[in-house]
Amino acid sequence: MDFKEKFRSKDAKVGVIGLGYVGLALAGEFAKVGFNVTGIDNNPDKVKTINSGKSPIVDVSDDEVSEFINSGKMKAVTDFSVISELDSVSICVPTPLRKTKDPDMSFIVNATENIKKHLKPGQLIILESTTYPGTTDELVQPILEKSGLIAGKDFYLAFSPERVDPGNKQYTTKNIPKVIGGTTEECTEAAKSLYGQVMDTIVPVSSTKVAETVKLLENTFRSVNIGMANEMALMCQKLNINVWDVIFAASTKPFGFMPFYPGPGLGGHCIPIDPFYLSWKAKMSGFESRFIELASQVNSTMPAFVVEKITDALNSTKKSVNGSQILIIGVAYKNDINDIREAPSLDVINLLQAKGAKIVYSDPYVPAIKINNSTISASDLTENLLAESDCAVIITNHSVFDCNLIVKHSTVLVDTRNALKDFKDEHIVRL
Ligand code: SAJ
Repeated sequence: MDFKEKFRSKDAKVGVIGLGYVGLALAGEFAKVGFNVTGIDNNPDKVKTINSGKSPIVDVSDDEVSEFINSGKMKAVTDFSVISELDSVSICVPTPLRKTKDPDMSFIVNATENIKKHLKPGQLIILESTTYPGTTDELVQPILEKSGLIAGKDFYLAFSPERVDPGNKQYTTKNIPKVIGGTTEECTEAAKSLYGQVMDTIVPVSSTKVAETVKLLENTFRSVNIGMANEMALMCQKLNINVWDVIFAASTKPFGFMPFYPGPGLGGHCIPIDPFYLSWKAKMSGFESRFIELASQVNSTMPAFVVEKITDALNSTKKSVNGSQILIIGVAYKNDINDIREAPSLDVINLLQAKGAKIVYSDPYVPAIKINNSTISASDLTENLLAESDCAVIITNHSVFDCNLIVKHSTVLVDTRNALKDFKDEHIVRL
């Protein structure tokens, strides 16, 4: 039976390496359409959680996981030898940056080395992790071919960028168009015939490098435009113009404009990181990507800009940062989620603590944060906490926050997200 028939009939045994917000969501979609899916993860606790019918991620419910497990459609293992029994393996492992802003490929290399040990003729291997153009051809393929099998001849190899937006109820793994680029046309076809059983829309492209670069363009686009919005905020401050009014009015243009907003900085594990995969690779080829570097510089100045606003706001009440209690409202890297990776709130808190501030924070999604070798637990956002704090700062505008309470009971108030756009109160200092 050829791969098309095997995938179409769902007789194929599919595998996913890395059971995080990308891999487990993908494994769930495979199980939903009837595939027998094996998840492989090096974290035994995560494997145990999933096999016990619980989901460690927001986008797949416990009920769904327990249904997949109890029906025998899904199992999770730590042992890579299971790969020899699989027809396809999707690699969904992290691609962080090192401190030097160089790509950390260790997770991809580890997964690929383990696949190589169990690679069989006819298998389909798809890399999904966000990475620099050339990873599939120059890193993954040579490792796999050490098995003696040749990509495009003995096995199929493709790249397909993950586009998961955790917590997004409208756009899911199933309905986000799936870009696929194979080592050969037949590899693209093989990947298409598998993913076409799961995703509503497949977007085949001419090579793995094109597919790798698509995701980096998407996220560099965001980083650069957020950087421009932040620079507009810095510029409008100098010109004494309300940047929020400017962006709101500009966004009424029905074409040729897309609003981005200033904020306290650039958080998350995608946008601050992905563009550096592209600029790193470009630099290897002697090309300096100035937009990526400049956007990063502008975005990185925002926490200090917020601290300057806080300092000036306190000064207006004849107080200094040193010795003041400052209430941080919202610490997650963006609203209505619990993720604090690269969160700008942490940079703001670091800077304020260095100036001698006492920090308290409220965030219903984040019970505690570790910072400067100490742990701060979240406080409830109450009248008293607002009244006793010398300054309150909205860093993340979670929808659950009661803006009336914040405006009414704070003395000095800084809003970095325009969360209080409907309040004209004089004591509100805006970005
Ligand atoms: N931010 C701003 N101003 C903006 C937009 C975002 O300051 O106008 C900040 C956010 O507060 C956050 C950071 O930038 O700190 C990143 O925000 P994001 O909206 O880009 O959210 P992410 O990091 O969750 O990005 C993900 C990405 N998804 C994938 O990589 C698969 C991105 O491609 C999505 O476009 C984005 O979600 C989304 O649209 O929600």
